[in-house]
Amino acid sequence: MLRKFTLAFILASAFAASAFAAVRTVTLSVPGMYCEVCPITVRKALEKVPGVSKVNVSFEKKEAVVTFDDAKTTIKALEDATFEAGYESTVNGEKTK
Ligand SMILES: [Cu+2]
Repeated sequence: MLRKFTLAFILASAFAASAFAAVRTVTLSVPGMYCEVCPITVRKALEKVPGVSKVNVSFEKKEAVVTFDDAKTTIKALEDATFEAGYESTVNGEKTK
């Protein structure tokens, strides 16, 4: 019985480690932000995407820095989320829309 628990613990730890390894941070360029409220809209849209853990939007830089679990979401999903909120966004200048 004890051995079973130990094995379960080791497996859980392994999963946690692999989930951690999949966390990525990307910078999205969001050129369409034109006022102080835009970054809030963009941040809220990105925070709704499953797997997103941290969002920092800079109006001055016209950028959104997003930390996400790439096992749960994709860069395309992040771009789609801002697009649906009314803002096109791109990573590394690459346009997917
Ligand atoms: Cu605005």
